[in-house]
Amino acid sequence: MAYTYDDQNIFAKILRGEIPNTTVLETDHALAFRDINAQAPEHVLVIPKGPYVCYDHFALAASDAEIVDFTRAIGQVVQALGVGADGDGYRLLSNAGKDGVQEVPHLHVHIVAGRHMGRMLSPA
Ligand code: DGP
Repeated sequence: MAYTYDDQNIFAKILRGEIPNTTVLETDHALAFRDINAQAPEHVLVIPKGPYVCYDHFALAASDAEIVDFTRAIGQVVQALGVGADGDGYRLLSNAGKDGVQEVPHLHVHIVAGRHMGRMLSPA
């Protein structure tokens, strides 16, 4: 399975500094910023800096250093938002491809929090 990365996607432009963002955290291999179309009081996207289309691409092709850094960045964002551990919780999700309804073809995980999320999936 070949993954084709489009470097004109909006998150690639954010990483290049061509489009502004509200940064929550930046690490060596990851950037976390607020979603422009927040679905909850807290809605942060965490992306790797490398050119990965979706989660499986990243999981299969990224270096150990990138995977560790990205995973830790997610933990640090959850902690910074105050929703992990003894907090009220959050939802972590990553859409992929057509059926996953992925709009931006650069891996991102959504961290959404600050309200009750309801059931995980609603009918299509
Ligand atoms: P997804 O369906 O998982 O690919 O969601 C893409 C998300 O990206 C969506 O919640 C809106 C957000 N988004 C799209 N364009 C921008 C942008 O230019 N800036 C920011 N901060 N978020 C964006």
